[in-house]
Amino acid sequence: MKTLATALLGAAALAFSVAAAQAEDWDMPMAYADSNFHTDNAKAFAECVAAATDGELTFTIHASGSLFGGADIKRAVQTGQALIGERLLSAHQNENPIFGVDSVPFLAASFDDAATLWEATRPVLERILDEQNLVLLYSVPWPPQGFYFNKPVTSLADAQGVKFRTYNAAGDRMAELAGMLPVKIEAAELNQALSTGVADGFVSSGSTGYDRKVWEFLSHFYEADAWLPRNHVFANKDAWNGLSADIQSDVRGCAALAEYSGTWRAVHYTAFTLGELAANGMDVGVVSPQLKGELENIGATMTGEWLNDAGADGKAIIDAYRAAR
Ligand code: PCA
Repeated sequence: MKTLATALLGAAALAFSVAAAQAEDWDMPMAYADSNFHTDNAKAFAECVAAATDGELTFTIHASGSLFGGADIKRAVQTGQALIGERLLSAHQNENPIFGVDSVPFLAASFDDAATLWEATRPVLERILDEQNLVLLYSVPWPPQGFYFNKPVTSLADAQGVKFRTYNAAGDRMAELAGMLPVKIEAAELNQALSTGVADGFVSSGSTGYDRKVWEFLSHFYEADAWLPRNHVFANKDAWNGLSADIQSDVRGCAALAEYSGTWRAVHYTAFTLGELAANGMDVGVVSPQLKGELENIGATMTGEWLNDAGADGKAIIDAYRAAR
């Protein structure tokens, strides 16, 4: 009898230790403010996964570039230094032009068009990321991109020589074609760049202007609706393949939910943050017709350049996008 009880106890302990050994916590580096809607959305995603898996898989979020700076997050997840992370892939357009499809100026400049472009892009991007040891989980757009300055700017002539902070190759190229001086800086370092005069203008959404309280440095925000770049959440493929099919399916379900809810958060955050910029004293309004025309000319040049660089994959995405629009 005693032997049986000991054996049963031993088996129970073994079962418990197997379950305990399976529980995993993955660091999740993110580049943007702790209060940003992408970060908030990822917190809800992590809660969803923890609940769905009964705590067998949890994510620990590190916001504001605190674990890895934005530029290092993709590599960290590829190499397994972190097993899940979020990154604005258009910042890696130099690796593959497809990463920049969401930032071709005026190609998809509304939430609806951005969603259509994303549907056309997703299968191609999943394949490219898979080849880089990454599994795409979900993607959420930023609000439409506009321009911040420390003076009124109604035409490109007014912007000549402005030191212009950007976050990706499209921003650099646009600034260059516009006669400005681009300087690439992560959002987490934006305030330092503005306060030290490294930059006196930048491209972004109302969201980042609000998150970073840029009214302390700049006076004007011009809504240009130039593009809606996306953040993408992806996992390390080896770690992903080590998860059970049940857990993978839980994560997929939570990811679909996060993509949906994150997209709506972006829509609502747009009006809210533009209102906050104005409430804090900034001059907020749409770009002048002249500036809009000048920017659209630059956009047409850049669309041609991008299509040229992006080859067959790029053409397939754009054809699918235009057919679905
Ligand atoms: N905010 C991020 C990317 C796009 C946006 O709206 C930034 O400025 O870095």
